[in-house]
Amino acid sequence: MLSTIPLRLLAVALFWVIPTAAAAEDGYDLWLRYQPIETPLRLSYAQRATAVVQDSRRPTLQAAAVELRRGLSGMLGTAPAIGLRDGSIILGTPGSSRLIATLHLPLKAAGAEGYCLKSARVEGHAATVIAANSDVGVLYGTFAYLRLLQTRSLPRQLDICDAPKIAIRMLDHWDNLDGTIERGYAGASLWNWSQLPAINPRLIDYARANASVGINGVVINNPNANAQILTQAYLRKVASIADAFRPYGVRVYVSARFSAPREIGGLATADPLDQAVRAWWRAKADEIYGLIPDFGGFLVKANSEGQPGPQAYGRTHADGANMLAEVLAPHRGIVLWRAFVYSAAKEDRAKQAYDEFRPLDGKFLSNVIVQVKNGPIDFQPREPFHPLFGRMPLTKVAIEVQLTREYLGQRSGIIFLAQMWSEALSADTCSPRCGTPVRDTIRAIAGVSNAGSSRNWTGNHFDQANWYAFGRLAWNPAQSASRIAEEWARMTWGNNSRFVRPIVSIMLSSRQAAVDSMTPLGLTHQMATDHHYGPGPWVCDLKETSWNPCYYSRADRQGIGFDRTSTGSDAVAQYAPAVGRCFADLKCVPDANLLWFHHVPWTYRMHSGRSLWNELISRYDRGVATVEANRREWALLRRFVDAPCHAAVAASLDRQATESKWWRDASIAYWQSLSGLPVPKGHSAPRHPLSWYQAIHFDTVPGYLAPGTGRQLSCVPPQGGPPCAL
Ligand code: GCW
Repeated sequence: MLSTIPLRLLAVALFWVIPTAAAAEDGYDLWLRYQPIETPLRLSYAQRATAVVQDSRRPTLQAAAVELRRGLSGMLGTAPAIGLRDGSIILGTPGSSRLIATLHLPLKAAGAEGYCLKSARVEGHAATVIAANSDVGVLYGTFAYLRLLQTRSLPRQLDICDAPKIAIRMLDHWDNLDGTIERGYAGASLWNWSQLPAINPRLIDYARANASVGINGVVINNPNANAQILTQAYLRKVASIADAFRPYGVRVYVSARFSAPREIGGLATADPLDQAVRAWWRAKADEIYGLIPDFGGFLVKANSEGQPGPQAYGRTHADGANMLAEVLAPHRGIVLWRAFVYSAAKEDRAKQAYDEFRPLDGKFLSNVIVQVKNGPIDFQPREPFHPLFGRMPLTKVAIEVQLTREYLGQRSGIIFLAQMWSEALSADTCSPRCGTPVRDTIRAIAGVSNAGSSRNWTGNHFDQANWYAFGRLAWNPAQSASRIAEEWARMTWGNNSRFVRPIVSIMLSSRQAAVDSMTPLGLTHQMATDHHYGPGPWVCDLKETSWNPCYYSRADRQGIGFDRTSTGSDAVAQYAPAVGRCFADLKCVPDANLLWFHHVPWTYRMHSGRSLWNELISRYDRGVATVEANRREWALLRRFVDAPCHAAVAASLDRQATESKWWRDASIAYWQSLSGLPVPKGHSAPRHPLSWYQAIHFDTVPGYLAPGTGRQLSCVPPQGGPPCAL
């Protein structure tokens, strides 16, 4: 058959196929696809990557060499040889490699986990060296080298040293022991407890993916923790995960339930100052380290949303955290103690974590890290940075962000989160002085994972970008979101600029579009109850006041917004004076945070000259228009993407477009019912009356299926309403 096709035609066909359409792609390989490089660049790179030199049997160095071979074979089309010659790549540390030791490289800049990539003459041969002070540094350097090839940016002469800016870079899984994932939108848990300790090869690929972006820790289970994870039977399984991850530099941590001594230890109390309780935890720590010598430590959610904690015994968060820190310290383990606390009794939820934790500054042991969400409420599309950053100078602090898009459309469409995280990381705390961004005040960074059992890991293909971006920002929190987006697009989809450019621009517009179409101008927490999918600004009857969207909007006939200035809750006073002063001042506060800090009349005059009412509606429309534009743009990119993958993303963008209109219309209909104002000229009225939107009812949605309740998905949309096919 082939012989009947004129050769000339075949050549033309191949010309179009190779550089444009990706090979059949199901997303499993993430950004580590290592697709063939186009000629002539392939030939030029191949000359500089003829062989791999790595003789050590140490597992991490072997993993690095295997990855390098895999990457080079895929991209260059031939497997590299072994041994020194022109074009060799030499991997190792001065301790593992005689050749590297003789080069006397200045590896100081690589620090404990970084690497240097250098072109060098080695025993008369032109070679490339991937060198580091530690084995994991070599592994990170290998991925960095491969990234240069993947993004077609390998310089002729290599001379790069890089090291992570934040020491602890971890993913937090909200995985339950029954296989469900709280706020998970990508299938079931990665950990198959009935199969463990047998290791599914998927877990190795998970560790590789994390190592490729420098993630060096994973919390295995939900901070709404089940104490069973601390039983011997589960710990053995956790140990097998730790064994599998170890070569990739990924340490394992566990969420510990504070009441475990009572629940699985047979004690009558979990009081952190009780000697028997302390002894129980000490023995537990010893048992864990017997199984997992490099166990990372415990993550704890205490006295928060019904989780047990030291306050039940009249003790403080510091008493609780220090008790655990003491038993972990001899093993060099750490405690990540979450500052996500609020209670019904008090008024402004945004103030509560600061009020509880700031007085404890200086009271935590040195192996405790207080883990603070990026904003003061809860992973909203936009929040100002959390006031605890920079304000606990005597305490180690971690920032926690959410990769899984609980409040940001969950599984729908494209929302690239790097800008949101950069915004928080680069916010100026003015503590101790102005010019001190959040990123300079933290010791660790944690991201709530969005990976699950879905073949493509994250369910939605573009959510892989959020995993990638998290790792890259954790490595260097000053890196620009656009550079990260471009890297990801090139590594994942290919380097054709006619494709990369529009993809990056879709990604970069997506987060602001989400803010605009859901909660513009500093509005927050307007999502439907419990599952947080879709709009629910009218909800006002939940018994926990601060779960009500109306609590956050404070909207009435006259105006909208939460007064957090001195005439209101005075949350502004929790920031350094220079920051708080600006937030409190209507002339200084950015539009983006206006309604977070101020209650203003609907007629309030914005910087744009428009009334708040008109501005609000313009923002919703801007959001909807951007989502629409992104959907159209994606449709034009069909020929660059494998068909099933293109179709899946297109369907997801369709849904996002429907949802953004739903958000826009439902929100405007509700605000209108309060303000009584007409929709300004040039903007359309909501398609349905408010009652239509209020009748939309999702009983449960993925990520919010209460384990063991047997509740099935149900959805009651009016005709033409938002999609039920979640
Ligand atoms: O964002 C909220 C989520 C809860 C979560 C909690 C937390 C793990 O709605 O599902 O529980 O935050 O961060 O502890």
